[in-house]
Amino acid sequence: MDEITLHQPPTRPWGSPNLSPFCAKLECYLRMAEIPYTLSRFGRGESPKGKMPYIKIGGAVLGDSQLIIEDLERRLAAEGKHPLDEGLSARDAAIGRIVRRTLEEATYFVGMYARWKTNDGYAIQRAEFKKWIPGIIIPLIRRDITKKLHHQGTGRHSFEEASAMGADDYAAIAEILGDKPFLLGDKPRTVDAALFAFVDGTLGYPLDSPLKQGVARHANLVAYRKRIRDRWWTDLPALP
Ligand SMILES: N[C@@H](CCC(=O)N[C@@H](CS)C(=O)NCC(=O)O)C(=O)O
Repeated sequence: MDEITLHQPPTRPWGSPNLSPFCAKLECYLRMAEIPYTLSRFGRGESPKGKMPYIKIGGAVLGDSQLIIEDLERRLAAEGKHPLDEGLSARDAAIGRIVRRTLEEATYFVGMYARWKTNDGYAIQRAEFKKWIPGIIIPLIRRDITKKLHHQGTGRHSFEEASAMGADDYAAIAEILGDKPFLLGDKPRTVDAALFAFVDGTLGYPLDSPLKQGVARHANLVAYRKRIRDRWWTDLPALP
C-alpha cells in the first residue's frame, strides 16, 4: 500500500478521536484495518469535496470517508491482504449499509443541531474551533450550519423532537447490535468504524442532551464504545 497522509482537524477534543465523526470514522477504519498513515492538517482548498477528511495516497488526493474506505478495501484485496468486509454476506452488507447511512445522513444532523444550534453546544464548539481556526469565522460557520439544518429539515423540529428521532435511531441500532462484540458479529467490519465514531462522538461530547441520554440508555452501545477504544484508541484517555 502506498503511504497515506490523512488530512483532518488537528485536535482530539473531549478525549475523542476527532470533532468530526467522518474523520473519526476514517481514522478508526485505518486502525482496524492495520493500514499505516500519518496525520496532517486539513486544507479546504485542496480537499476534493471541500469537506473533511481527505487523504493523499500515491500522488492522488481522495475525498469522502466512505469512498476512501471502499478504495482502500479494494487495494487490500488486490494486495492479497484482508479487507474488513471480506466474506460479508449480502444480508449483513445490506444491514451495515442501512445502519451507516442512517447515522451519516440522518442522525448526524441531530448531533449538528445539539452542537451548533443550541446555545450550550455552540459555546463548546466555539471554544474548540478557536484552537485551530480564526475565531472571527466561527459565528459564520454557525449561521451556515443553522441554515443547512433548516433546509435539510432537522432544524425545523424542536430540539426535543429532533433528539427523540436521533435517540430512536440509536435504539434501533442497539437492537441490531444485541450482545455481539461488533455490529455484524465477532469481527470488526467497515460499518463498525462509522458506528464507533458516532457513538463515541455522542457519549464523549461534554453536553448533557436528550440525544446523549438516548445513547447512554443502551448498555451494549456503551460497552461497544469502550471495547473499541480499549483496542484501537489506547492513545486516548481510558474509559472507566
Ligand atoms: N460524506 C462525507 C461527509 C464529510 C463531512 O460532512 N464533513 C464535515 C465535518 S463533520 C465537513 O467537512 N463540513 C464542512 C463543510 O461542509 O463545509 C464523508 O463521509 O467524508
